[in-house]
Amino acid sequence: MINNIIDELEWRGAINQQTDAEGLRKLTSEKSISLYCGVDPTGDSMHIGHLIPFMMLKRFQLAGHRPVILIGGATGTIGDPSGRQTERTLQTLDQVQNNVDALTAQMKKLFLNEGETGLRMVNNFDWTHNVTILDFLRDYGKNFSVNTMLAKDIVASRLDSGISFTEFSYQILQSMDFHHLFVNEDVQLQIGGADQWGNITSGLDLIRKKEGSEAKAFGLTIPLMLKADGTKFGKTAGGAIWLDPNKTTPFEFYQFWANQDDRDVIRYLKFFTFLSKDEIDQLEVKVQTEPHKREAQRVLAEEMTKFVHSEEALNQAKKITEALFSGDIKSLTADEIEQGFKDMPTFQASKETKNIVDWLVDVGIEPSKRQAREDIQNGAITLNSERVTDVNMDVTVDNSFDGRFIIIRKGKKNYSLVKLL
Ligand code: 383
Repeated sequence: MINNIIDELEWRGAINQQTDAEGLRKLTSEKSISLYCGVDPTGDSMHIGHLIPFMMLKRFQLAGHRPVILIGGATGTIGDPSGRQTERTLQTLDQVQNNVDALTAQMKKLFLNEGETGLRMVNNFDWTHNVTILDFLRDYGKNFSVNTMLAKDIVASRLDSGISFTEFSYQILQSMDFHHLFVNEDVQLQIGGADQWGNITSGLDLIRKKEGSEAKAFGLTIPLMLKADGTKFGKTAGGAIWLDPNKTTPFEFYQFWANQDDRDVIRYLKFFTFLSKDEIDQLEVKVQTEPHKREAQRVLAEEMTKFVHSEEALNQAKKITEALFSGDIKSLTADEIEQGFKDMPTFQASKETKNIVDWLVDVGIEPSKRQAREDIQNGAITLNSERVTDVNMDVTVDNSFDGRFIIIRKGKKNYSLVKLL
């Protein structure tokens, strides 16, 4: 049985560094604290890498603490230099605002379930935008030593390639947030990924300088997620795994988790799901005794798809997976076809009725009529899972899913998606 939230995070392998491990364990077991984590609106969707610290916030909430999600409407206009070797291009203020709206909606969907009031959301634009340049230099700048700022990893690693004054100052902005939340919202802890250590400790310094050395504030970072095979976590050939279903469909999202390596899956279950130690321990045994069943991967994929998308999206993803596995796709809806065949070779055709041989050639699936006839006669062509046997058959709109798609399979596995225009 795990009692304290810090013990739980430790068991989950979710702690990288802490500023005062004993102090924080004591504080969190004595009382309910407020804590925060921030995200910058540098894009219009989060990816699964972003999810990690916010799942941790949720764990604090489940343990009775009070999380605050910060959206960086101010910091997002600058951009954090952490982990980057080159200067960012500034976004327009409109872009930033658009992204603030998109991320706010995403956060609400993920973490503010109906009837739940435990989570607060704030935007640092609110307390940053009217700080004048003189206030900035007098009230904040004076508390920062350029020498210390230069020594932070993030800045030090940019001294060769160069860093603008703007990005150099980013750590001050994030420190102002921590200080603001400490004073006004009773926030005593900031968490973030390992890349945030410099920014978090710089905020703690500011709090101590302004509020006195006995001010009780803490920092905690979460390790960078690594894969057992050494490749980067969360990236596939198609790019990042986004939380926005228009960028990464729930089916692709499901597949991403279902395809994880046996060596990684238990670590991911600990990091990303709310399953208990007992449940995860049982799955760990299954990975060892019957790895071919891939039960841990299935549970991970189910938990994640349900959490990020919905139960309905999960059922769809499973239905598509099953249909692709069995080869029987007739039961799928047009939307499901679109998700399941997103990465397959795609062709276009008009809605006009046409002989199958001519149609296959015109669409571009067959190189010649002779080849098309031969493939049909050999039984190598299926149209929406039904074998085509008659070279004289007509392809009509009635053969399509909802007037939108026709799926052709050539041989055993070569699927093509034909979009009707
Ligand atoms: C801004 C103002 C604050 C506190 C935090 C911020 C954002 C922070 C940052 N975070 C990353 C981002 O926004 O840049 N300076 O893309 C990522 N985070 C989280 C986590 C992570 C970090 O949103 O490690 C991955 O997702 O901390 O890279 O007052």
